[in-house]
Amino acid sequence: MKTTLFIPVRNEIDGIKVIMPMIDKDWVDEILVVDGNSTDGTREWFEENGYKVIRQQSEGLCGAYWEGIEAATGDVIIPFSPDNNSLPELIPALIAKMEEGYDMVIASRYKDDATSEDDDPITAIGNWLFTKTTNLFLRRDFTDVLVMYRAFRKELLTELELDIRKIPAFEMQILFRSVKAKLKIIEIPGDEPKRIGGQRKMHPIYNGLCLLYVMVREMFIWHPDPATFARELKTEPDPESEQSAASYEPALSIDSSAELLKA
Ligand SMILES: Nc1nc2c(ncn2[C@@H]2O[C@H](COP(=O)(O)OP(=O)(O)OP(=O)(O)O)[C@@H](O)[C@H]2O)c(=O)[nH]1
Ligand SMILES: [Mg+2]
Repeated sequence: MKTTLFIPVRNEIDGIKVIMPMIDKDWVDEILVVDGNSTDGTREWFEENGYKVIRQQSEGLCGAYWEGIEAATGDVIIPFSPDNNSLPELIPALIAKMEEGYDMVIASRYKDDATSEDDDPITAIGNWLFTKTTNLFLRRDFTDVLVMYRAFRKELLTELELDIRKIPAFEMQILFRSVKAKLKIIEIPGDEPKRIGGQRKMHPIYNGLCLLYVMVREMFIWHPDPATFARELKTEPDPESEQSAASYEPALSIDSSAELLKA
């Protein structure tokens, strides 16, 4: 199993100088940086220190995701935020879980004793609300559906026919479709320390609206291709996997929503 640590970055010079030396290059097979036209020396720092850097051509974080993941040579992708929001020491733990056969391992900021020191009141409420709503619709008990820090099989991009390329909702779409396809997902606790330097690029209200749109869309569209997911769709619930999607039954299906609309 080959692993790619994928680092989207834009103007994070203070964070990368502290965080990158904490990553042992031997933990992964590849470290791939996608730089979104940084103007503070971030790209130059990565290049001078021997990292593979792609200069982003598309717009926004979601664009960086697609450019990075498509260029990655790993079978497993780990998006990593080098602004101190992702704990470097969790990288081996994420990989170890993937090696147990999971399709996606999420570093939850709210599982067990984990905490986010980076949340403000708006992001705390937003994370809580989206996680609760997602659980309601998917009938699951995830603790963190939005965190970017996770590991997943690269092939999920094609198997799940992911198609959100322009708006920041990658995590929402991959989660909904993975659950629908009854893939094996697990969360491990992972603190989110405060960002170091730089500025937040994420716009909570815009992101919230994008997430809402994608969540509603994903409730009603897309069903797993039985040919691609034959084994998973037949599998009985796996008691070892707390988030095994084998018991997935949507709270709302196309049929039930059509009934609701008619009523
Ligand atoms: N290549 C690229 N990286 C980006 C872009 N926008 C944000 N990033 C980086 O992606 C990582 C995560 O950023 P975001 O999820 O937007 O969050 P943030 O700006 O750190 O905001 P908070 O974590 O909520 O404070 C950081 O390393 C950012 O520098 C972009 O347009 N292109
Ligand atoms: Mg951040």
